[in-house]
Order: sequence, then C-alpha cells, then structure tokens
Amino acid sequence: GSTRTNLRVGAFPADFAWGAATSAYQIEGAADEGGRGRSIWDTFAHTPGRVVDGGTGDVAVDSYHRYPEDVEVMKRLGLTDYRFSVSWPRIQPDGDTKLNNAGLDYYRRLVDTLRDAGITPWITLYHWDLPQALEDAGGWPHRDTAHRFADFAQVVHDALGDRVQEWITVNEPWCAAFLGYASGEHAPGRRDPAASVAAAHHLMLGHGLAVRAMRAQRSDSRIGVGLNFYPVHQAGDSEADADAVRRIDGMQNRFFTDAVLRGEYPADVLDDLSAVADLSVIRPGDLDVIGSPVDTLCVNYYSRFTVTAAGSGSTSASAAPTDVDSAWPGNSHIGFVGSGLPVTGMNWEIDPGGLRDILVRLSRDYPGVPLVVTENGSAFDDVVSEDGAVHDPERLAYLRDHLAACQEAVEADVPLRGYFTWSLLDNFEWAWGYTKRFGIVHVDYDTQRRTVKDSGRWYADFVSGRLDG
Ligand code: PNW
Repeated sequence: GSTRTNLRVGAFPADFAWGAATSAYQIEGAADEGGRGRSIWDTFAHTPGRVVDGGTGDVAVDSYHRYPEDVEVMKRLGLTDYRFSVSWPRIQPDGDTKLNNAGLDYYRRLVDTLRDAGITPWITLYHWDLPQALEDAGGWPHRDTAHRFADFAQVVHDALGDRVQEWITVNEPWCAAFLGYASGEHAPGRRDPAASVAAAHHLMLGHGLAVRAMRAQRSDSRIGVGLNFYPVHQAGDSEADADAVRRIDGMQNRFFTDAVLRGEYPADVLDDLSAVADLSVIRPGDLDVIGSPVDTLCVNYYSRFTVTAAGSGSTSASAAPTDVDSAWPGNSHIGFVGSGLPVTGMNWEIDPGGLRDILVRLSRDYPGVPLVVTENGSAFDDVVSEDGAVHDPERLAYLRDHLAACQEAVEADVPLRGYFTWSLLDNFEWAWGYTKRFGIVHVDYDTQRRTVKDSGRWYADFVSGRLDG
C-alpha cells in the first residue's frame, strides 16, 4: 500500500546511518579457506533434506573473495554504513582459545576497505554460526557456551576495537534458540522445547557476559543486541485469543527486551515456560549480567502475526520449507493465520505501519535507549530483463513504505539512529537456500555477477537526497 507520508531524507537526523546488512554464512563462502573451522550451519546444510534444493554456504556469493567489489557497490549506492557478521569458526575454528589469525586478517581487510570508502562498519558477533565443536559439547543449551561466546567477543573486539565503534552481540536470539532447538527449522536442527528455553537463556547470558567483557576492554565502543519484533494481532475476540496474543507477544517481543533493558524476564512468560522447561538454568545474578547497560537496541522487522487459540491455522509463524515442530515452547496450541494483507515471497504479510508501531512502543516501554533498524526487507522472485536490469517494483514499494514508517517514528520523537535494509546482496536464505532473494543487488549464482536492482537505485537516490521535493 502507498503512504501519505511525504518521504524525504531531510526529515531524518543528519547523522542517520543509511545502510544495508548481511551475515557471514549467508554471503562469504570460502568454507574451507583461510583456516576456517566448521559451524553448525555447515553440518546442517550438508544434511540432506534440511535446506531447499540442497543449498549450502560453501560458496554462497563468494564475498570472502569479492568484498572489494561489494564495498565498491555500497560506495556507488551512497550507503553510509554496512552491517556484517564475523564468522566465529574463522576466528576460533574449534570454538576454543586456539586462534586463527588469518580469520582476523580477513575482517581487518574488510573493515579497512570500508573505512577507506567512507563507510562505517557495524559488526554482529553472533549471526548463528556456532562452531560445531561447541555444539558437540552441548551447544547453547549448555551454560558454558555463553562463556565461550564472551571469550570470542573479547578476541574480536580486541583485534578490531580500534577501528570499529558499533557492535551487535547476538542477532535474533529468538531464531537461534527456537528455530534451532525447538522447531528444528534452523541449525542445529534439534527439536527439544526444554533445551530451546535453556538455549534462549544462555544466548542472553552470552550477550551480557560479552557486553561486560567488551566494556572492560574499551569505553568508547557502542554495543547493542539485535532482536526481531512482530506486532501480534488477535484473530477472534475470544478471551482465549487474547491470551494467545499475550503469550506470543511475550515470547517474541517482551522476553528478550525485558531481560536486556529491565534486567528481568516477564513473570507471565516465565509462568508459561515453567510448564515445559526447567527454569533452574536461570541462576541468581544472571539477570544482572543480562541487564548490563547497552547503547543501542537493534530492531529487525519484517512482518506481523495474527494468532488464535482455536487450534486452526499453521503452527509455524513463517511457513517453513520442511516439516517442523512448534517454535513456541509451551504455546504449541496457538495457530497463526493470515489477516488478508498482501504477502512477500516468504508468504510474510506486508505491514509497514507495524514497524512504526513497534518503534513507538519500544521508545515508550523502554525509554532512553536509542534504536536502530538493523534489518528490514523482502524476498521476491526477481528476473533479469533483456536490457540487463532487474525490475523489482514490489521490493522498491516495500522499502519506500517502511522508510516512510521510520520517518513517522522519527516525527513522533522516537530516537532512531539508523536503518539497514536486509539485504545488500541476494544470498543464502537459511532453510530456503538460494530460492529466496532479499538483495537490493542481484547476484547471478553461476557467474557471481552483481547487478543493482531498481530498488537499490531508488535507495541510492533517496539516501543522496535526490528524491527530496
Ligand atoms: C532474519 N522466522 O531471519 C535473519 O537475521 C537474516 O539472516 C535472514 O536472512 C532474514 O531475517 C530474512 O529471513 C529470520 O521464521 C528467519 O520467523 C526466520 C524467521 C525470522 C527471521
């Protein structure tokens, strides 16, 4: 849908971050180069039946070799900022203290190339590629993994803290815990509700331990955590449906945010979870660590949910490509239904106003913490036309309408620092492999040729002010 907001870049703060985002496993490839170890995504993607068409990140879009070209594209687009992640098994191949310096050198080269191009780097430390050795030792359900993560964070921050100011500890702990250990849609593909709750807690503990370790190293780094948010709507007007909203909103939107920004898990959510998990994994003092002050709350936004307790509707919120269990421990009775809005190629409903509402809600419920949209974007089936261009009017409209939602949030005094579209490049879309394209830059997976899509051109024009009336 179109918007009545008069969208203009001049309505945003002058130092606003205009960026695009990626993650290591989704773009780098070079899985066996530079001393890199194996991660849970290598194992998972190489297990038949887990990823559509047998896709893996072995080659991906080869950004490990092509990063100079990718930085060149960003420069041409006029992006001011770039968010990428560091592959944990490139730095610590076995997940222990043995360091692979070639891995650190790669990220030093990438960061220096970005800085030379005038682009500010934002580093995500955990975008789902746990070293396989750590999964073998128990993975995120095992408390020690949180300490291993803080150690890894310290190593990377020590090596790059002199040239990178913006840090994101963990990306979407909801996905890592519940798609990884409950539904089995993501690596490591386990289906154990109790283990997934322990994983969620230890991802948060790892975040908090990392924040403390990094603060002790430098005081000038800006540190945040990346969470994914969805407005949750009620399918019917029954009390049971209202309770379904409370439960899903609690798991998806309040659980992680309350822990980080209030130092507590919401009592009603703990009560729901106690039916399926042993909550003694949450030890005295953990919430003090998890609640360590952050500088930024990183908001990933794609869509809305509509839920019912009536038991009809999909048990998955995301239309998974394979058979999956429920991603909602203690809430597997809740169904997800459509609300009639148009959808993207992921079958996710398009709701730009939901982004404004989420930003306004966060600034009201958790005052004082600056927000950044670190992911927002859409998959569509793009085709390269005869003239060599990629016309993606639906992605362009999605981008425009969500930027208008951000502008509305800014005009409502939400302290928004930046916007990163997902994604810079078409890439490996997890369980969907290469069948879903999110990029504002098209990638030909045979030749690795990059072509800026119409949406990318439009974004460049917008960021430069050329579209301001
Ligand atoms: C996020 N879900 O993933 C990730 O941060 C990106 O790496 C990813 O490519 C992007 O969004 C698009 O999917 C998600 O099923 C994957 O609810 C799945 C879900 C949500 C986010």
